[in-house]
Amino acid sequence: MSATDAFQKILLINPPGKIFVRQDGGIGERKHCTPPLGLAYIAGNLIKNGYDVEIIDALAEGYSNERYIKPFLVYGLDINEIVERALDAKPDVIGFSVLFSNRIWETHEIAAAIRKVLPDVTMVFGGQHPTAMPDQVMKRPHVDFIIAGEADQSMVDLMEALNDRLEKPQVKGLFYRDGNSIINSMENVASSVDGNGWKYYERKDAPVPSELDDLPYPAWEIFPMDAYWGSHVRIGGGDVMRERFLVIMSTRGCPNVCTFCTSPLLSGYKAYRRRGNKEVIAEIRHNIDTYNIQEIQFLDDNFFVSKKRVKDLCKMITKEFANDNVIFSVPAGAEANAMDEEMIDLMAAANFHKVMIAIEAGDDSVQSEHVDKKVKLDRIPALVDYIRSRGMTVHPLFMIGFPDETKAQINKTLELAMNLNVDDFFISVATPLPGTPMYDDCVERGILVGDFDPDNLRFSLANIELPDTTKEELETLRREAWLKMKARNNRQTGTVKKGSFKEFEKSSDFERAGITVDTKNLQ
Ligand code: B12
Ligand code: SF4
Repeated sequence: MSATDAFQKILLINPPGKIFVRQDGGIGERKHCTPPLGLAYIAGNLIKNGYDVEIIDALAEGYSNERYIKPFLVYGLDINEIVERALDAKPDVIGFSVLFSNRIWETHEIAAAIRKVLPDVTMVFGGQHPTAMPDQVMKRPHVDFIIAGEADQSMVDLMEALNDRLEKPQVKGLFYRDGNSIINSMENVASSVDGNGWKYYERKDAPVPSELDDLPYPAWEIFPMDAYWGSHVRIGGGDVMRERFLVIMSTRGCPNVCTFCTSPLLSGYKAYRRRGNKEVIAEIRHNIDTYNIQEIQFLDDNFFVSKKRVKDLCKMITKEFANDNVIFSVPAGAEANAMDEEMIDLMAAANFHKVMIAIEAGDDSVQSEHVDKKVKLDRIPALVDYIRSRGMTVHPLFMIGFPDETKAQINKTLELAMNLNVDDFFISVATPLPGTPMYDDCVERGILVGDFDPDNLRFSLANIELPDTTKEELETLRREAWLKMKARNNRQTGTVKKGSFKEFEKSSDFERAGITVDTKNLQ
């Protein structure tokens, strides 16, 4: 950047959070408050390149400010407050992060309100949802640009293009207007898989940084860290155990292509990239020394791809942080096939305190149809027992309600979940995410439930018409399995690692804590 540049200041906005509320007032999803790693990476690289960056994390900063907008509970700063803050920031460019498809409407509303008071500001949308549905998002007049994919470098390149040092077609993953046409900078790039309105690109072409070690650290210094550490429910699937926690990534992308997953879309087709273990250790050290961090979560799409990498990393963590009392976990789920006893021993020694195993389905044919990592189900019981014998808790992740899944197949998954000697489990209802083969398949075959809306996804509800299970039955099956597990584990707290179950209850979502929302008292 140079001092005479027309575009110098960028305001990055994380929109408010949103969870689905059932008719009886029960919370259908989990309220969360997590440091937004993608925005922190983008901010870090903009700052490194001389740009001035400000953050509004509307979710974290207004975490306790809840309003009921039927059928959702929205939490975060009010729109007026966001507009005021945007005016004060005097940005040249505003970047909106839309990771969750259900947040797109609030984000459009915020952008439209800011547009009224800052008519000339440039607005850029990025994250999972705009990457999956760029044409639809670009239809809104306030959206000047979309950057698809991992925008760590391309956001800097867009700033350079706005300041006339690059041409727009040189910015990878950029969608922009030319008169009435919408141009995609990747239009002439060959893709590996073409979906309906989205494409998977090979590693060399995908709009993602190829060398992760070249990226600066996430710029946590400009984020409201106390808001993340102070919130009651801080993260979804991988509830954190300690107050001062941070998230990092040691790899990005995944060599597998599961039908329901957006990793190949956002991070490239089989575009698994890893950082050097030394770099990862250095970032953890930086986080401990700078922020006094007591817990680290690895947000890698698939942390376990390389056994050797994981084992070496665990050995280095054990050595480097022996006196730091930091605990670790991998909330996105472990690839069970990659785990062996040596790895589990090394993870325990390195202070990993829980293992979330991504099992997904208890039926082999559902596995072959949808789960590219093809979990070897017969290994799971022994694996679970071994992990627990090494003092870590086990929290498997399951999905029910895949297209064509029969009740018998669903029951196999639920039985597997109930019969495993685990501390907790998570059962998601398969959600056809825009930008996935599963989504296109459901649209083509007309098997989405009547009121399905990709812009208003209700993650905890059944979205797909199944052959012999109604929507209501599926949701009841999921809820009952959870309650049974909860009752069982309450009786078994003696077998759960000391303190962890209480901690889990404290930091868990409202539904599990039996809290309902009095929708009358919310506006
Ligand atoms: C960590 C995480 C969470 C955290 C919260 C994350 C957060 N920051 O708020 C927790 C655990 C709470 C969570 C919860 C859920 N999650 Co989640 N989560 C993730 C995960 C594993 C990592 C996100 C991350 O930090 N990535 C690392 C950074 C580097 O990437 P990034 O954030 O995507 O940012 C890059 C790009 O997106 C882009 N970008 C991002 N912002 C911006 C902004 C601009 C201006 C630009 C230009 C670019 C840009 O550039 C960034 C840098 O490379 C992703 C999967 C994944 N691998 O991305 C799923 C993911 C985002 N989650 C998902 C889902 C479905 C959920 C749940 C609904 C699950 C459930 N059934 O309950 C809940 C949400 C509950 C709720 N109440 O809303 C889906 C969302 C899909 C969708 N289209 O909506 C994802 C994609 C996983 C998947 N494929 O299923 N999640
Ligand atoms: S293994 Fe995990 S990250 Fe990889 S494609 Fe499948 S669900 Fe996505």
